[in-house]
Amino acid sequence: MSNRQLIQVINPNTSLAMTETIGRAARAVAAANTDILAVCPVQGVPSIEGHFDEAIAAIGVLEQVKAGREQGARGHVIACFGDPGLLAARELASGPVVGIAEAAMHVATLVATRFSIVTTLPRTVVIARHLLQQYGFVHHCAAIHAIDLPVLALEDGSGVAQEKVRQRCIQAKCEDGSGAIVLGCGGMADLAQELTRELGLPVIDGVGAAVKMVESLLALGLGTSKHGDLDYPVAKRLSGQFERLN
Ligand code: 5HY
Repeated sequence: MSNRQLIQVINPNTSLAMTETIGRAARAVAAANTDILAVCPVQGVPSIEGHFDEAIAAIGVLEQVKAGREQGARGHVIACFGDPGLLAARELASGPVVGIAEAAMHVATLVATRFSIVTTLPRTVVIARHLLQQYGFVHHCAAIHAIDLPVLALEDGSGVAQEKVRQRCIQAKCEDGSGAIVLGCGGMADLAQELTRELGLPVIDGVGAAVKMVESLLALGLGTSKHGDLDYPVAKRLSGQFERLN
């Protein structure tokens, strides 16, 4: 009997390059008996930079969770800092579903009394703010900084976005009084280790944090509770473009 376990890591945008970045970050921390299935929706939005994009991405997340379950995934990670579709995905899933924003925020509170967030476009700052309220971390977050570049600038190969992330992290360390920094984009996942070393404080990537949280939940024998509001969706016939979610 193999003790191997499959964890599905979903990039909710359709960028294949970012999916590979996220998959590498997940595999870098996965336990020896964990296999990582890094996926993204076949159709949807190339990057998620606001409420409209989040709504579109959520459908792709649900389709991927359904497919992941059919492929034997024991747990799921939603690898976008808006955690799109998180509660709906938890209704669909039997195993744990963890978003990278909530995972990174939880981890930050375990290693520091206050943390800062560095994300992409200024317009997505409010999404991070809403999540802080939803998860109960408002008083732990000192500041949210935006590099003011689009999400896919992280995948353009120029290194400009990565340098702006580094500069914003240095600014956060110097000005915010934070003990830790949370990287506010799945596409920043590969920057955390080097920034932690260079800045001398925990710089947290939510992809790795979420993978380890799913592993921990599985090790504790815990899946998504089916008692109450996260029970499987009420059975009904979905139509049109949603038929594949039946
Ligand atoms: C993410 N968007 O992690 C978010 C980042 C953001 O396509 N992947 C995206 O800025 O909200």
